[in-house]
Amino acid sequence: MRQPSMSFARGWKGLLAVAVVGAFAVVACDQGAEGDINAIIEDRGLTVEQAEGALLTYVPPGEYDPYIMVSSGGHSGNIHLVGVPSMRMLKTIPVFTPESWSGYGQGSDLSELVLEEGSSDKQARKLAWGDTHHPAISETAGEYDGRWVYIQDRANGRLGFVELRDFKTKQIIDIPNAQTTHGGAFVTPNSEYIHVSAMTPRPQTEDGYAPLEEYAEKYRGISSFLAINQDNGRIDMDRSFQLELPPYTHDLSDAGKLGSEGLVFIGSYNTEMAIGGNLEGGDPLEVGASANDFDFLHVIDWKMAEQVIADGKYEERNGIRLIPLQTVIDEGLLHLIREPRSPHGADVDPTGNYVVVSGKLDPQVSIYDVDEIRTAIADENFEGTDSFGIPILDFDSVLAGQVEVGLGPLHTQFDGQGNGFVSLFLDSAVAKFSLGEKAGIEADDAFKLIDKVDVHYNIGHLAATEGDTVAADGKYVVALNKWSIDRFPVIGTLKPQNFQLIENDAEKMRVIYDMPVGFGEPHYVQIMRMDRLTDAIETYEPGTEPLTMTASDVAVVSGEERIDTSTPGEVHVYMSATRSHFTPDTIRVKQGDEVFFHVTNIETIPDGTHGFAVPGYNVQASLDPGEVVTINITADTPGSYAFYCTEFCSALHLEMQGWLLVEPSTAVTALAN
Ligand code: K7E
Ligand code: CUA
Repeated sequence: MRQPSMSFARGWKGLLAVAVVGAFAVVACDQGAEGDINAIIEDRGLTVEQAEGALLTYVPPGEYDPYIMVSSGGHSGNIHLVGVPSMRMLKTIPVFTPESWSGYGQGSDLSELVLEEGSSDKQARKLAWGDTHHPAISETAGEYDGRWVYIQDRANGRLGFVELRDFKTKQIIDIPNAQTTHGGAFVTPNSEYIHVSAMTPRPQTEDGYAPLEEYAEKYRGISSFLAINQDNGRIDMDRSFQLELPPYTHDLSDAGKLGSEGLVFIGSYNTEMAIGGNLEGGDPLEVGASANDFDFLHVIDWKMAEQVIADGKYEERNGIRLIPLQTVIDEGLLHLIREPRSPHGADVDPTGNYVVVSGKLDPQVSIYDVDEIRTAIADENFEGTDSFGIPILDFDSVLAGQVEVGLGPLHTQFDGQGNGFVSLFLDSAVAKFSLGEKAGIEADDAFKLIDKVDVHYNIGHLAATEGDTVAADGKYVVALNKWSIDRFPVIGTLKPQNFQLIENDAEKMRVIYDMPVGFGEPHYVQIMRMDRLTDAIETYEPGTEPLTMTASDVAVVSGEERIDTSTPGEVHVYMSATRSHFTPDTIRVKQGDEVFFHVTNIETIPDGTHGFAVPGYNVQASLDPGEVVTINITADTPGSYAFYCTEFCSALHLEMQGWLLVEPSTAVTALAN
């Protein structure tokens, strides 16, 4: 793998285009190519900056990007993988929404099972979509370890788990007692827990209903610490726990690391507890929710909470151990800090010594000092309590600094050299600012605005390379822009969003690439070094069931294919798929039979994927090399169905087809006549 060279493009600024082209030729080209490159640049009318941008983002055919971006898909319900800096789309991983390329939720029992599992607890119906906001890559010692990814469902209060061996969704948890999610998902530094808090408070009543007049009494926020099984990455509900929070709207959160390990920080808004009712004589919700000058950053001590659980001071509520609000307060698990109006992001820097929050209606970022937070808690240096009796830490003593950065600051990321990058929604810009001495910045340079770059347009989150970890390197920043306005051709009324790649290495930040995002509304991404993906596989061991990654007991090897009709009313087809046939390729059943296709892809080479699709029966499975899939249909509609392989797998792919013959039952035929 070769990384695009950073150094030789730098320092060209101010040179004449001709001289720059000379530099291309000297460094990169064979004798004789110089003229061609000149011609290309001239021909395409590129500026020096643009030609540099092209070189910085170019990954030659056959080479890999040095970084992989794990992107939420917003209400596409999926995760998307993108290479950085080429910004080439690598793949979509379906999580909460069925997807037919990979066959997820399209008839194969395992993917149906995963989707079903996530619709099982508090949901009244089987859910067919989700709204993914914040992906979280697992960490070891505060660094991405490339093993697992988690992502929450903003809409339905769930969490999805993707294993980074085969990059498939293996578990969906329906988080008890929370209707929605937002704060998180973020892992603790050694992936002990994944933290997710509910966004909107939910009535803690049996049926989840309470009149809005009882908002303050009955509605509660929920902070969930979902325990990660260290062997397989799955959520272990028996070891998980929740804290009940006041009925504020809980926003972004982050887990402490190094200096702040053991703490979790959650921003909140609507601490006014406004309930809307604009046609009933009330203020619109956003007016009521913006009345106060401050909302509250929540500081939770999860190591102490573990102790409270161990001491048995919890109740079981809907299958999880929950610490009720009064116990949370009595045990000192939660403290509040004032934060500027309508806060959004809460981000811990790579040293773990600072927490940065920004309020959308305040032009500055506020940076809190974690040592001072701990001291204020220990000394009970409170400026009061909220209406529930939760102590509020003395603002001035925990504030390290504030930096005026511009309008509408949302989210912050870090470069590992003591600087932060903050997205400015209203300014459509990214600002770079310095942290303080505890992040290695000289006192004279601390808490200053350093640089600003325009983005296009309405940026939400941003992400820096390795930016959520102790190993943040700040090489690139990606701006996740909600609107693209004029950046792409008019291709209809629903416009792509715009990922903009920002080079941070140069003396001035600059946008070097626009990537149209036509697959959803990504909220957040994480960008990890590609070389951390050490577990990824290209083929399964022959006969593997992907959900458990173990040998399937319905797998077949070549020569053992068979049709089993020994159970009346059931037909079990033990089928193999290889280039370029299914065996058996003719299956005769009676109308009304339950048919189980147990299909094994007996290929052993990478890329040897086959599909298995049955017209009219809503079946489309993807069978990767070595994979076993079971598809279950009720053959309720008679007909001759030409099932086929959906992947163009071989020269005789079109011939990779067979017949499912569903013979009309005489009784049914007679009825129809
Ligand atoms: Cu700002 Cu859900 Cu992280 Cu959207 S959130 S942008
Ligand atoms: Cu197998 Cu096409």
